[in-house]
Amino acid sequence: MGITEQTIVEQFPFWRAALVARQKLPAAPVTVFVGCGTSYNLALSLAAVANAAGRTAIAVPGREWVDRPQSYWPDWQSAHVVALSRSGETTETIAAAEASRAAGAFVTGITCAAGSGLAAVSDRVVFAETHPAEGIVMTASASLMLLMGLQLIGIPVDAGVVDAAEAALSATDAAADALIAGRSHFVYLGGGSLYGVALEGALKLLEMSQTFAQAFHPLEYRHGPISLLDERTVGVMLYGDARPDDEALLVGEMRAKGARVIGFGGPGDVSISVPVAPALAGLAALPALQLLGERVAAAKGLDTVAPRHLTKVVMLA
Ligand code: F1P
Repeated sequence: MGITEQTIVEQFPFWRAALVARQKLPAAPVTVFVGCGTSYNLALSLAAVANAAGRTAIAVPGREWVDRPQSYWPDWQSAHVVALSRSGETTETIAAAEASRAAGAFVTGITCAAGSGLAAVSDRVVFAETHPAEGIVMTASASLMLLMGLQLIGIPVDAGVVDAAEAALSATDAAADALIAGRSHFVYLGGGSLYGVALEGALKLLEMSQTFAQAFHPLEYRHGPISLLDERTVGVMLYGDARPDDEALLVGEMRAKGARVIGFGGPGDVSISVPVAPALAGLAALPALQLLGERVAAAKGLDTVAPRHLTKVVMLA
């Protein structure tokens, strides 16, 4: 087993250690989740969960929030900002936290690096230790920051969720090689809080295996992107609680057109059970999506420890 895979399959003890009561989001007219790359995908998922839980929230990429916050929220100075960064050293995320604080906003930093630059510029820090072998590709840390963000919003995460994620990972591991054999185009579908997780699944696969991957809201897929679907496509459907029947119909159509589909929480060529509350479905599926990236990379003989053109942190001069 390679080092990246080790960080994926060995992440659950770190989850269990993170199942502690978190401080809650303070009252604010809007909560803005900011981050870059994987951390932005997590921000998107968390904003959707927060809205569904009755908060008002948006997600914005770090540099966008620095350069044009008014494009995202007119009264942006009134925001509570939650900045996510595994390393705590991403230039754009630190700049977003600093600019927000300078404008009078309260800033919460979510990170896996307690003594980082982000921690230094945040009003308070939410921290969890990640797998020590984690390298460039964010695996355990991504799950942990999603978990911490959910707890911050007030969504309880218990040991049953960890067990469900571990079981989904094992079931995906058993099915992955047959699912991906001969396939070179990957499409991830998820709505609401699952859209950010779909984006993250696609980013993981793209980073690890240099393979074309896209993500869409499920029913958006018919509006153009489906034209790329053929017998080289793998579909990953993250079933939501709002319209699972419509999503199953779409999966049926994708299969009829030549795609092989893995369904998380619903039907497909492979069906993976996700027996958790809707707000936790993305967290429970995330390790399985990380493993899919690893399996595609392995099938192409690629080393996921040193992915092409990537560095662990993007620090700009
Ligand atoms: C964010 C990030 C990663 C990406 C790459 C560069 O890092 O964009 O998501 O995979 O390695 O950095 P961070 O701010 O969460 O540390």
